[in-house]
Amino acid sequence: MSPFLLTRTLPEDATEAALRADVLRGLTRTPKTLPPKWFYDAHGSELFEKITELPEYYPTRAEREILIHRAVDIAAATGSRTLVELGSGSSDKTRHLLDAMPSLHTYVPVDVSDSALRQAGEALIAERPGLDVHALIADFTGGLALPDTPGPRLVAFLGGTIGNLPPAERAVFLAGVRALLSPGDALLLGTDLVKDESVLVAAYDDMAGVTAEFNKNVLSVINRELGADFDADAFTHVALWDARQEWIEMRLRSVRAQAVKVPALDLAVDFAAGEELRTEISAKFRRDGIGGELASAGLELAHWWTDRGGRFALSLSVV
Ligand code: AVJ
Repeated sequence: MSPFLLTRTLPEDATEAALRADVLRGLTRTPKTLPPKWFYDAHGSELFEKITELPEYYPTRAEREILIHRAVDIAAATGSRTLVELGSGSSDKTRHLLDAMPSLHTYVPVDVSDSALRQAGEALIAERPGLDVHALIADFTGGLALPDTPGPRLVAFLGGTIGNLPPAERAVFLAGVRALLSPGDALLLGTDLVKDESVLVAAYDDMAGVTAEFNKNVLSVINRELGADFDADAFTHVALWDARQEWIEMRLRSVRAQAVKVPALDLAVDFAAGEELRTEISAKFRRDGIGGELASAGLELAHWWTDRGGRFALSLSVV
């Protein structure tokens, strides 16, 4: 059996401290905001898996289509011996890539979820005897230190999750990724693309209401972790397209005036009737725009692959 290593670079209590800081900052500013990373407790992760199967939510299927068709091209263009995957989650789509990389020596999945890393890691070493798996429990938006593994390295950031970062944070993130790469290494980036507003809004406001439930899950996380008394029924799910910023926003709209207590922060938060709390941005991209952002970070866009519908792109960049 090949080795499975798990390294924690996040202190056990870092998540709790980060949640407190984010909730305090986000709920005391105007307009109120919460960062999307707090959707993903065990229930939220399950809801996201359900979202990926909804008829309206095309990004996961579109990205999988590209991976299936282009995995061999990606492997040939990179010749990587180490694959680092940021926000690996279940590593499900990554299988297509791994299967096309026979010379791969080490897989480094990076995620904040300990359980997802263990599950995915154990399944993988069973399927790919000989592959080293060195999982990292880490927050990829902070400075990341990678294990010493054979190059060249391919860093993959799939799913379109880069769209959750506003432009200034994207620049910091991409510069951080650039700093991890040496000549010969590459970045594989998944980006959802600008398209018809009705298609975009439907993807974030599905008929079955799964995305609404996912959105409200952040309130349950705060209730459980910080003893808050959010009433999920007192908020409605909002998804809208900001045409100027070219991003989808998810919000929770307070249906009435209400006060919410957050005992762990010694905080009471007032919501006016109709007041909206922003819970996520999901930016959509164009080739020139993301190419420019990559260039600003010292990365050169070398390949651009889309699904047949032109809805989603995988780009490969080199230093
Ligand atoms: C996992 C961050 C890519 O922004 O589309 C899905 C999360 N939010 N439905 C996205 C999400 C609402 C998703 N990402």
